[in-house]
Amino acid sequence: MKLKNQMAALAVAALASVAGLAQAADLPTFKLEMNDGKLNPARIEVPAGQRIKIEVHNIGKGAAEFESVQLRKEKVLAPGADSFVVIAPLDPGEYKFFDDFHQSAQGVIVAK
Ligand SMILES: [Cu+2]
Repeated sequence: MKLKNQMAALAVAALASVAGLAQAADLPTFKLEMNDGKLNPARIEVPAGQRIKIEVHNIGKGAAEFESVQLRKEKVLAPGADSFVVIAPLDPGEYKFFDDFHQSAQGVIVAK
């Protein structure tokens, strides 16, 4: 009986961790292209109150850096590199980001 309970507990734990992985893969995901000082799109609308993922693609010829002081995120991308940032649940509002290597490239994440 005891062994059975332990097996059941293990099975529940295994299921819970699989569910956790599935959740991470299923985050609402938004694409951002950085291209030598151009951001596409420069305005990203996301749902408030849940974790989100931003996939960042540097399609430019030079390095780029996705940076947000408000969100405390920084990600350097070599030319041609793809990466992502996961952002914790946001309160509704606007959060600025920019390309730290091309500071005229200013964008905003709008959480609704
Ligand atoms: Cu920086």
